[in-house]
Amino acid sequence: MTANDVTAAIIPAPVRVERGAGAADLRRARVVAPGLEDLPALAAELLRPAGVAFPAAGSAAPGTPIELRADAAAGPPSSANPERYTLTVTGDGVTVRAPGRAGLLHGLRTLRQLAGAAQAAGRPGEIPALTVTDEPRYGWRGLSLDVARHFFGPADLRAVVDLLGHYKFNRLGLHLTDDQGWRLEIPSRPELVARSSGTAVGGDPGGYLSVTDYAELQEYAAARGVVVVPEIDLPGHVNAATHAYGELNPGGLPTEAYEGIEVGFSRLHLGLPATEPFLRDVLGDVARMTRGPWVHFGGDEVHTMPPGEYREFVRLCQEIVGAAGKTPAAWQEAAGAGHGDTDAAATAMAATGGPGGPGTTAGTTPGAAAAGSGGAAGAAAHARSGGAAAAQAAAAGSGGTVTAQAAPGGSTTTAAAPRSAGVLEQDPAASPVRAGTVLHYWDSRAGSAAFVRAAEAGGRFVMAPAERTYLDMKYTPDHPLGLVWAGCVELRDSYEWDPAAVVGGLPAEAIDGVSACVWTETLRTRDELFSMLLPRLAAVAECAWTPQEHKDWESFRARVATEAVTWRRDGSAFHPTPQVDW
Ligand code: TNX
Repeated sequence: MTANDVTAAIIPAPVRVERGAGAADLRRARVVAPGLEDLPALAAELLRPAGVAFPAAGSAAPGTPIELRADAAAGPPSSANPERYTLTVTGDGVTVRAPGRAGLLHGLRTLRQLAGAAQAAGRPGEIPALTVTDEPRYGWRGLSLDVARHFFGPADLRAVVDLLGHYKFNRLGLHLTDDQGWRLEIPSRPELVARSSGTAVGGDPGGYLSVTDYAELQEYAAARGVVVVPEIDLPGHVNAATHAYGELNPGGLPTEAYEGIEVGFSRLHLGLPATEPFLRDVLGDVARMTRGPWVHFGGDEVHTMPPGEYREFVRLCQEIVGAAGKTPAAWQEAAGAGHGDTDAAATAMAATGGPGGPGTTAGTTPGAAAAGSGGAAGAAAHARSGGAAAAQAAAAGSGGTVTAQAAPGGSTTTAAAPRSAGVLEQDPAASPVRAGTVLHYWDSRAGSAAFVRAAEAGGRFVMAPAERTYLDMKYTPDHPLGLVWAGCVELRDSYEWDPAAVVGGLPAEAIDGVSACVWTETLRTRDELFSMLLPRLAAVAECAWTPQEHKDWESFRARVATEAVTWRRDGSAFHPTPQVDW
């Protein structure tokens, strides 16, 4: 690799790079960071593995300076982006300037990649002279990680935070609760972890984060520029809760523990007296325990609830989170779309024997279909994985007409029933979304009208279209890990898309950013997890950061090959997709 090539190592690609003459010698370096006490230690932690040594203070040869400076004039001309930075490398040393801590960290991350590339080229510490002037396209650059289906503990989560920081992500969503397990201690509701944290998919070991674990993780993440966004999935995906507290079920008895991977069968009941106090306790505690501004209340795949009750849940959860001083976040269904659209399963259940689902011991769901269980959850899963039968059953149950609609991107998802007329006409004008609520878009089978209405109501959007950013999808049909309901997602699929072009009619200003998601039904170890994240997470990073017109697949695939050296160095598993010449 030549000195020039070293600059071709930066992912996500920066807004602007200008080459200078010469190089800085960082084989021995020191950090100068006036007024930023914690940064020298973090800078050393980031740069040391990349071949930069830091002699002890007071040593005779103090090393080349790496200066970190607060500077409002840094970044692209006249930019007001709070994350902007300028990195300058000359023969005399390195300077990172930024108006805030976020930008200084970004500059250090860019330097870390340059140092890693120099190391990979066999010239550790030799950083070519250049100026990088940079800022992110979007302010929300996230990964949502499912720790409920399989548990990943503090050490794994710190490794994920390190990886996120490396690619300039700034949000870690934690999917903390689902049917299979409850993973966060809730002081006001001790039975949640006492009774429901020990299980996981397939009988694998469970676990949970204590109040202290959670606080320490947030501190670790915050120091590295990453805000933790906790997700408590409500009012569906709640079997762990209904297993811990029988009063949440109509019969008053706990449901059985669940270790399968179906979705959509469990739910809360707004009409039960225990439900609202439960929501207030749980969301209140989570809000108090959370440093960041957001609490995510789920809202996805509630296949067994009447739409009116669902909307009330959405309103109530937003109200509780808001009253607790946080900004609500939710999956796209909270906009009032998707619930009906992908709701073939709900009606399918009415046709095929009603709700209940695996492990339900507490009787049945009032308001929906008749008693029984027989394969209800299977129908729910199939509605997502493209079961035309579910759509047919839905039509049969509602008296509607089936119009099978192909999923975008030629994925394996082939059919979803249209929402029934009853759902459509229920309240077409009013969006249940409050101004400021952050909606996570994931399922491209939903129409766009409800999202446009949500944006008009002040809703914000984070784009996580499954066929691009669901990193639990298999790379190829024969890949040993992952699911396929949104199709296979190869590296190039994760790279070549524009977040602003996903939902027709959604104003670009309503989009706050991009998120990758990794669900862990099939992932049990850190290596399995990382092999699904890498290299695709790097592609999503560039979609979230780099201006669309600067993105280039050929350039990316060359740069990502250089990154593999860093992954091997750091012991991070990755999938060597044939789309890259590793
Ligand atoms: C959909 S995305 C889900 C999850 C599954 C995932 C599997 C979303 C909001 N819900 O419950 O784990 O698909 O890919």
